[in-house]
Amino acid sequence: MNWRIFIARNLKFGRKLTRLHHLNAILFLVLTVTGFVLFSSFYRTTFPGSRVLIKDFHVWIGILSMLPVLFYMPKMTKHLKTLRKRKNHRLNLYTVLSILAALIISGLLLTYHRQIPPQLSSFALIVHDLATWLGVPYVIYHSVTRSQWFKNIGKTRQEKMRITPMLIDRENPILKRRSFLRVLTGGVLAVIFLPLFGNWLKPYLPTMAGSSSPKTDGNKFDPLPQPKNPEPIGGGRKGQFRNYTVTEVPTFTDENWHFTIDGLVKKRQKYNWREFVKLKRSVQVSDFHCVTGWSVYNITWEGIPLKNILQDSGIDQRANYVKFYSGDGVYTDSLTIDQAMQDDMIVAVLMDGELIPGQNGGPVRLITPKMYAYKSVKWLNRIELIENEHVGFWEQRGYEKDAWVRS
Ligand SMILES: Nc1nc2c(c(=O)[nH]1)N[C@H]1C(S)=C(S)[C@@H](COP(=O)(O)O)O[C@H]1N2
Ligand SMILES: [Mo]
Repeated sequence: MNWRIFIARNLKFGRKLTRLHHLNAILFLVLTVTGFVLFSSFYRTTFPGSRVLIKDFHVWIGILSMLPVLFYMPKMTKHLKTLRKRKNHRLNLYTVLSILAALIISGLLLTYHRQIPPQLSSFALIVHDLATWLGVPYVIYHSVTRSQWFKNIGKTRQEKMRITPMLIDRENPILKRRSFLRVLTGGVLAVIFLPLFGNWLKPYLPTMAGSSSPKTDGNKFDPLPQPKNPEPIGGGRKGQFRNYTVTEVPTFTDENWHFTIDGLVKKRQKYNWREFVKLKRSVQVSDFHCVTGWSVYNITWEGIPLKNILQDSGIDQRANYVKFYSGDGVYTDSLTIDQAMQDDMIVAVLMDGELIPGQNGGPVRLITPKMYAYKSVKWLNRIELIENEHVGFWEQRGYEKDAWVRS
């Protein structure tokens, strides 16, 4: 790559386009890498502390990436004229521009997701993912098959050919070899990206949507709490969870599971599973919003209202906050007493009439419908009343303390 073209002035039209093209390629590469890090569950577990920094970086580079597109726009008509006879180049241009437009618009919506309705941000997230799953392999294919290396494969042969011309021109071995390599490149990319894409797509396929409770649930609980209603009163949830964890998914059994309420309470409580499922439950239907943009609607939760748990243990005068512990041993979060006393804060045991799957934080998780789900501690097994503020797992790493869902 010729770096001087980034600073040179008075370039010819072609060089100007090359400059924009290179700039675009660099930004796309950085966005792909940071986007992958944000998406991957491996990095969520390994480097949770850099998430917010990487997200901000991704957003800023994303905004910068609008510049080459904007500079290109006025040049487009002239460029198209030069491509009059090159149908494939035109097709490539339209493909790339559509992918970029989809990524930029959905990316902007996701950046401002707190100002838009959750339905729109869920949609933007799906578009952003889809454009990535199609766009990244396309761009890699494009970079390989248009690279100097790829062109040279032909050239060296061509030079040899000039010395010993082939008799049958149509059977040109260079073209054969290149189209073979093109198919090979496409094949390798398909082998790499199809499984990843399939994994992403699976929950959205209608045939699988109903039976989305995972087959491999390490949790074993007996007796099973019976739902109040045979059918979920919300009619069954709509939308897909993305399962997040910052540890391995922990597993529990009715033998080793306990639930504790302690700290600044009048009477400390410790339940085993048998005792816990006898506590009086209530049912509610609510939506579930993740701060990364996705939502699940109309989930029927059955569980013990947090308010009842707190009142039954008796809140000490000195208590100002409620701290929630996950059975994964790492994740925690907290609410003020006032927030915790809200009616729809619930310690959930059943989701749509079934035991909460281990992936979704079962057997017991906190549900905070009016707040982002990072407050919704999975594998909840301890509630502690405390005097001083406790900063939760993600809030310590840059998430906003104010988790209220607006709009
Ligand atoms: N123990 C624990 N609880 C957690 C998390 C986590 O990583 N560990 N992630 C939170 C976040 S950010 C979200 S969006 C939801 C995701 O819930 P799900 O995995 O059931 O989709 O769980 C919340 N509770
Ligand atoms: Mo989240």
